[in-house]
Formats: sequence, C-alpha cells, structure tokens
Amino acid sequence: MPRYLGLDSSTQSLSAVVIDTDSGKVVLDESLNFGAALPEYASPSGFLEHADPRVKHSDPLMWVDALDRLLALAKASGFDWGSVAGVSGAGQQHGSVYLSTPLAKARAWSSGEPLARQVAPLLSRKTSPIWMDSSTSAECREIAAAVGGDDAVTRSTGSRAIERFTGPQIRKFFKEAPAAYESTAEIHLVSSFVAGLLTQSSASIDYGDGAGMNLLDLESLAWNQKLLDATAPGLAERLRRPVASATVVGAIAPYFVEKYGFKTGTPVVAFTGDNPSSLVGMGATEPGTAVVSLGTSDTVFAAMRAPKTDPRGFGHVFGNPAGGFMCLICYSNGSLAREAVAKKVGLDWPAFERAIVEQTKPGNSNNLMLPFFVPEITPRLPSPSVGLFGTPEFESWQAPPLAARAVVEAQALSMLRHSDWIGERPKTILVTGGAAKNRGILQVIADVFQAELRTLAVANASALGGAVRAANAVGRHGFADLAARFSAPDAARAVRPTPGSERAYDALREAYAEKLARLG
Ligand code: ADP
Ligand code: XUL
Repeated sequence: MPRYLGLDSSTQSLSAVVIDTDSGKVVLDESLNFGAALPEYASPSGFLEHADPRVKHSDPLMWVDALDRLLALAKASGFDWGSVAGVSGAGQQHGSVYLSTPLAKARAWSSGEPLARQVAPLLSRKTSPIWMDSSTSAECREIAAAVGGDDAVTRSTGSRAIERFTGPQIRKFFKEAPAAYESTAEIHLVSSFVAGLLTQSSASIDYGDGAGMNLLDLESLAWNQKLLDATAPGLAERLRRPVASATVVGAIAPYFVEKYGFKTGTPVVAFTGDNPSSLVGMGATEPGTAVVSLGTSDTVFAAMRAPKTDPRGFGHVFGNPAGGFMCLICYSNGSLAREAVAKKVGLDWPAFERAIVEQTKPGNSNNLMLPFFVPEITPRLPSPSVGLFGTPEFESWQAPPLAARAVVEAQALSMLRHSDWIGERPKTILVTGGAAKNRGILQVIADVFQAELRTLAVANASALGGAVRAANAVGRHGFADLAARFSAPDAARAVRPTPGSERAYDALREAYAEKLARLG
C-alpha cells in the first residue's frame, strides 16, 4: 500500500501525518500535546522546571510514552498501521539522549510492557538538554579556544559554538558528571533516538540534524576529530557515523508489529531535525523559497546550494534532507513571547488576531516592544529583557491591542534584520507552525517583509516532511512530484501586504535597531 508515515517529536507535542501517494491525500493527521496528555511528566510546555532559567531539560521517557500513546490512539480510532509502507520523521533539533546500553544491544522490547518502562533502565542521564537551554557559554568558549576560535568552528560546522548545540551540551555533561559520561555508551539526538526506538537499533544521525551539533564537518560530512576531542574524551565511540538523510536505518521492531499491527519489515528512514524536515514538508527543498516557521521557536530558513555563513554569527547551516544545505535563523522568543503578552493583557488568540487586524495599524503608532521574555538566541541575549516604548498607556500595559501588535512587529522586524545575509529579500514566504493560523501574525510579517505569505493545508509541515521523505526513500517518488501533490499552498489563505504599508516601518525599524544595539 502506498502509504507513508511521518512523525515529529517537537518541543510541545508529537505529531503523525500519513500520506497516500495513490490518492494524493493526507489520510492521518494527529497530534498529542505532552503537557495535556502526559501531565505526570510535569512539563506543561514540554520541558521541566529548573531553578536556573538558562537550564532547559526534558524527560526523554515523556517522548517514549508519547510515541506509545499516539500509535495507540490512532489504532483505537480505526487507523490500520499495517497499511504503512515506510516511516520517517523528525525531532526538535540539538536535544540529546544518553544511554548506558546501546539500543541495538538492549533486551528486545516486549510488547507486553510499556516502552518507557523498558527504556528507563538504559538511560545514563535521566534528563535531556533541549534547544532552549542556554547554560553552556563556558563550554562554547572552551571548545572554540581549543580549535582556533569561533571562525574555525564556523568554517567547519556552519555555526559558531552555540549554547543549545549538542557538542557544548555534551561537554557540560562530561564536566559536571564525569562518571555518568563514562558510563554512557551511546548518545542520540531526539531524531535518531525516536528512529532508534522504532527499529530498536542504534540508528544513525543524519546530516540535516547532525549539523546542529558543532561536531559535523560540512565539507567531508564526517565528525570533525578536533571538535570531538575539544568536546569530550572518547566521543567518537559514543556516536555512530552520520548518514545521508535518505538512508534506511532499519526495519520496524517486532514490538510495533505485535502491539500496533505494523507490517513486519516496514523500513524506517533516518529521522532528521524538525526544521530540515519542514523544509521538505513545505516543498521548499530548492533554493529561492523562504520559509517562516512559527512554532515554540520561530525560525526562518531556506535551501542553499553551497554553505554560506552569517557574518553576525547568529545563523546556521544545516543539511538539506533532499541534498545540499539550508540556512536557518532561530528565535527562542517565538510563541512563548506571544503567549506571555497575550496572557499579560488578557487576550485569547481570536482577540489577539482582532487586535492586530482590526484595532491597530502597521507601525503601531510608533509603540515599540523589546520582547525578550526568555534568553534570546538571535540576537544572543543571556538574560530576559522586556521593554515598552511609546505612549504612557502602552508603557504601562494598559493598551492590549497595541501590546499584541507590538510583540509581533518586534519579532518580524528582527526576522527582517537578521535574515539579510541569506540573500535577496523574498517576494513570497511560505509559513507554517502552530501560530500560522493567526491571520494577524501573518499580516504583520507580510507588511514588514512586503511579501505575500502562503500557508499549506497541512498544519504540521515537519511531520508531513517525514512522510514525504519516507515516500521518496522507500517509494522512489521524486521530491518535486511529492511537493506538487502534498505541499501546494492554500491560495484562498494567501496574505498580501496592506496597501500603503511600504513606509510604515521606516521609523520603527531604526528605533528597534537602536534599542537592540543598546542591549549589546
Ligand atoms: P512545536 O512544534 O514547536 O511544539 P507548534 O508548531 O505546534 O509548536 O506551535 C505551538 C504554538 O502555537 C503554541 O505554543 C501556541 O502559542 C501557538 N498557537 C496555537 N494557536 C495559535 C493562534 N491561533 N494564534 C497564535 N498562536 C497560536
Ligand atoms: C533550531 C532550533 C529550534 C528547534 C525546535 O536551531 O533550535 O527550532 O529545532 O523546534
């Protein structure tokens, strides 16, 4: 049967999309929110509370449990997992899982017991640092110094040593818990961990997600030995060799055959990062189309023919799962900042949307917000910094509509400013992520970029990307053909710039740049 499953284990949820390449239809589109469905993990937003705001970890068993739950839910609602011919997927980038026994050597999963209970004894580290963690500045400095400075790291890996990247996180673990590091036999990214669960094998990391570790040399597509040595001793033995994204890493484990009815031997293709996967799901694997993803993080990305790095040192180069590379800029104050403002001024999402579309105007009458509710990645800000500049009413949080527009305008201005190194300003932008259903947010981005915004019918581009990658690698369907069938933008929902908004941001853009410069 020509059906392919894509999974996306992201910050706040696990999603599954199944495509049928005969009918050209999406036949399953399910999501399970960690906070709501698995309250026992005390992670309402997908991560654990910590006294230090820079430390952000998740319980990897929550991701394992979510996999069991989602597969069970779809089965209970009548979905036939036996109809799936291939599986792939994605994980939130940079997060890492530490095992004392390699997955391939663990006792065969028993379908009579929940998977999380069988994985728990394999963990050499109970929690997983995730992409929101910004606690490794010292390790970044140490790694860069050991290999000849930030430029040397950027030249090899496409990014400076970055706090949330896996290498600095591994180094911190090695320094803080040397015995636990010593007992670690295998280190996974979230993506390779989920692929490893599905196949009960030590699934390799792909080039797309591997590039987010500060360890992968983009020219040779192999781990950089100097960076491995600068990160932690014996690291090469704890990582499998990275593979091309289209590699089949194994067959589905008997656990999933017995418990959920998958067909024996169903191939599983290497998982990748959620952003590289979204590039595929958005049908944007060829250079020339920019994508804005409005998830927990906001990201801006596009395919590139050759790696090109950000002179300001904020952007990254990852592998494009369809071949070549992609560039990416990531903002930690995405949905979390919009949610913080909405909560503070008492607006639900429909009211937030109306505030922008009906009650305020482009340029927000020069009311400006610095929207850094959590430490920011782009630009790098180690401490939160929230500020309001404008009318007294606005500055005292007494003007909810102006506050709603201000947070989104600040985010869009930052996207415009920090994406200038990618190349020409795009005329059309594809948009995805949970917040892409908010027309107010889309309108602001359209006005700031003076570009048309297009969304897809399927909300979860990353899970769709997994299904498309499985159809490509297993079913031999071309990416262009799959994009035309599954990633066609919904023309009725295109958002064009507000007439006359061309100059609306001139003053605000300057004022914002000046405020950012003062933050250092
Ligand atoms: P992730 O994949 O990173 O877990 P999603 O892409 O699923 O995240 O997006 C989740 C976010 O979408 C939520 O945190 C929420 O703030 C935001 N969101 C959902 N609906 C709306 C809406 N109507 N308007 C604005 N934001 C929304
Ligand atoms: C990208 C990044 C985030 C995560 C979570 O570099 O850190 O976008 O992938 O989605």
